[in-house]
Amino acid sequence: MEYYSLKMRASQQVGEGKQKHEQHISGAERIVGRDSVEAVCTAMVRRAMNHSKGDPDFINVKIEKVHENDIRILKALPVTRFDVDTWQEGLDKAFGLITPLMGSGCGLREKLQELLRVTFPMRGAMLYDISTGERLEPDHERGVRATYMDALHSSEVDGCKNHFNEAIVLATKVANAPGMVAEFCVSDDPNYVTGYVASKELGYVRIMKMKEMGDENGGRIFLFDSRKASAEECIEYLQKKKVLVDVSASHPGTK
Ligand code: PML
Ligand code: MG
Repeated sequence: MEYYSLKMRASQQVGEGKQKHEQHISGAERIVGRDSVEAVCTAMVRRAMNHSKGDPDFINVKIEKVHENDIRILKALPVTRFDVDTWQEGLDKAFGLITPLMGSGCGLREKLQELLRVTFPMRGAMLYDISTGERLEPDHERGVRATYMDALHSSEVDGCKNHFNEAIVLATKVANAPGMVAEFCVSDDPNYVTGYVASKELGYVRIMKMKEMGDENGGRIFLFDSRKASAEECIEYLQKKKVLVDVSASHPGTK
């Protein structure tokens, strides 16, 4: 079977004069069989052209052939779901699950809270070394981005974003990265308050409320342990390794 990677990003020019810059509107990526390339490409363009953030001035679609032998197949992390009454309770739950994985010591919760705030303006994720307390992203403003991934056998040609489907694929790829300890995610979509924590041990734990509705502040932290792998190896995997995730047994959860 021949595979192709498709990536789309759309942006808009905002500001005047020296303040003028490109603002991200929408992005998507897939890895699909040859037969689906054209239809998926059309759906991506449709998604870019109909985004609530506005009309794009610029759409970039990149299509690359991917060799089957270079693709790693992973089983999706098992999903559990936590309903909470308030976002404060949700954050509390998330911090409670993650801090024991960061080692012992006091102030870990405050540290995580502070790191999360730092991720708000970043496009990518923070790569935080739990062994040294250092940030390992080559570019702190941009962060690192996990890319080249999709659900296995996903023949679906869908122009709409599905947060859960995209996040379970990303979280599964990330959890399998060399040296990865856990991931912490709060959505940056102002209309989406669900977030998650994930690791090979925890699985994918959806927490249904992690911020106030309307809040566009969100971010991702990849907690990494440099005693287990090198940062270069981890970043190379996150940004280059092609991964298809078997989500056939995954369900957003009912409990
Ligand atoms: C995002 O796409 O903005 C992140 C989504 C995180 C939660 C997904 C879910 O489990 O519903
Ligand atoms: Mg962000």
